[in-house]
Amino acid sequence: MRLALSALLLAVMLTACDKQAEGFFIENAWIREAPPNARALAGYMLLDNNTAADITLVSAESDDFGVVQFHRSIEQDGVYRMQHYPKLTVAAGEQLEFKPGDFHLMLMSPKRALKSGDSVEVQLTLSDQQQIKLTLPVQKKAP
Ligand SMILES: [Cu+2]
Repeated sequence: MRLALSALLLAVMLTACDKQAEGFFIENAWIREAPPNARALAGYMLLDNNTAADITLVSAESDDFGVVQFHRSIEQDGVYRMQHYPKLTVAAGEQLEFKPGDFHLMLMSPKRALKSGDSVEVQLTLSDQQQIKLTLPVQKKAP
């Protein structure tokens, strides 16, 4: 019951639009359209932790993909590669932006063809086991 209540409170906070309100907000979530047959797509969003406590994401999953991971694109000696983060912490009062060339949701092994106009459900799990359900539109450009 306590878990259900806190999940409800989180859902309410997620939909609040007052930027000054305390809460954990996820904004501008989207997935970049990829060519058909792409083996992975990338998802982006802004995580806004407007609370007094650190918030840690420990996993992500989607029925539309075999595996979803947190990645960061990094440049090392002129070569781009991606680093896998098993978990990601958004410090109290801080924002973490997933954006092209930086942090992203790596959505691997798509189970259906996805193109602009489609949407994908992704579930994030926090270290306290709370779950956040997101709907990410597939589109060519950032919202
Ligand atoms: Cu990646």
